Amino acid sequence: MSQTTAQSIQELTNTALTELAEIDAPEALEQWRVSWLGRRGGLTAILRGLSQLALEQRRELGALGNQAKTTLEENLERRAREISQARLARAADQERIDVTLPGRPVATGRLHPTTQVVREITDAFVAMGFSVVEGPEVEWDYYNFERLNIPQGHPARDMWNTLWVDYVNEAGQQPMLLRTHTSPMQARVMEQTSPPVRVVVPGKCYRYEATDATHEWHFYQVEGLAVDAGITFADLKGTLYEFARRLFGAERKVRFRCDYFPFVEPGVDMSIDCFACQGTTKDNGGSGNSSDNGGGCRICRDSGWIEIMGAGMVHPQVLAGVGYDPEQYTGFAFGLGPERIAMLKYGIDDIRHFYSNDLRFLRQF
Ligand code: FA5
Repeated sequence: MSQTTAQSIQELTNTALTELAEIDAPEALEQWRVSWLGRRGGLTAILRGLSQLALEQRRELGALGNQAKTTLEENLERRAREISQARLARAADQERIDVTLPGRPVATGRLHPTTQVVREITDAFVAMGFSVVEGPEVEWDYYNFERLNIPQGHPARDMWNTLWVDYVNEAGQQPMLLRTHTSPMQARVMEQTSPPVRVVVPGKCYRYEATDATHEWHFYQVEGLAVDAGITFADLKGTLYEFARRLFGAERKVRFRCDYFPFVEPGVDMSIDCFACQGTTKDNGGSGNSSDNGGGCRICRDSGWIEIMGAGMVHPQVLAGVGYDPEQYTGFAFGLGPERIAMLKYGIDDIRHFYSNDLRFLRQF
């Protein structure tokens, strides 16, 4: 009996160890443990059966059974270690790093060309004592038109093709829009401050317009506003002239011509002489070397001049509307388009390049 049981303990140990040697996954190890060493496992059943034996046999076979248990446990532990080391080795093999390979270049971002030009423009005005403020892109009709001397039904509203927000108030009006220009910030700033005012306002504008080489339906503007006692048209000219020199070079000449904007009086548009052909075309009023070569240049469209912004003296109605006394205070305002300025500076032939997300274009700046 003791012979047979000792033999069966030995056989069980051998079978278990043979099975164990073939295992190479941690999940299978656990199954193995349950089936040999678990509460209902093979070895446990044998050890339990010892209780029916005589004391002498029990002592002898009990020792053998415990030895078998220790052997199985030790082998289980060793196999678990071997499996996990093999796994680590496999993973390391797959992820091997070749430290001699050259590094991958880091993709560095950069500022969008419009942002670069907006900053160049605002920097030029900051250097002349202006502060930078920003305002909402979703605006009230009140600030975009009414406070700018453009009441409901005024034909000048047609100068700005407007995208209206789909919101109707209790009075049945649709008073909210995407701002068509940065000029609404004139009234917003003046409402919040007393003179002297000197601000520039960069920001996005929207118009319900078909796009072409010089028109986008969304684009940037930089607004400028200076109000104080005694500001004259000479201040407007001097400031904008200095701005043009800073952005386009010390040699630039500027030209002002009458223009109409309901919120300024008088209103002007400002042009600079063409920096590409140096104003050497017929229609330059003699400001260039007047070679009259008839060729002109693509950038200034043969005129010798490039229009860069609208401007004027702030209309007394606008000043009065925000509670400033137009008898005491005067001011000037201007609004320019940074994309158009970037097009001129860098010879870009189509404004639509700016927002078409073509990296071949963007990487050039
Ligand atoms: C205005 O929007 C006035 N608020 C400017 C102003 C401000 C006048 C203060 C007087 C005093 P205008 O519609 O011309 O004016 O636009 C001004 C500039 O915005 C243009 O010179 C142009 O550079 C830019 N701009 C206008 N429409 C577009 C467009 N669709 N796409 C790209 N740029 C545009």
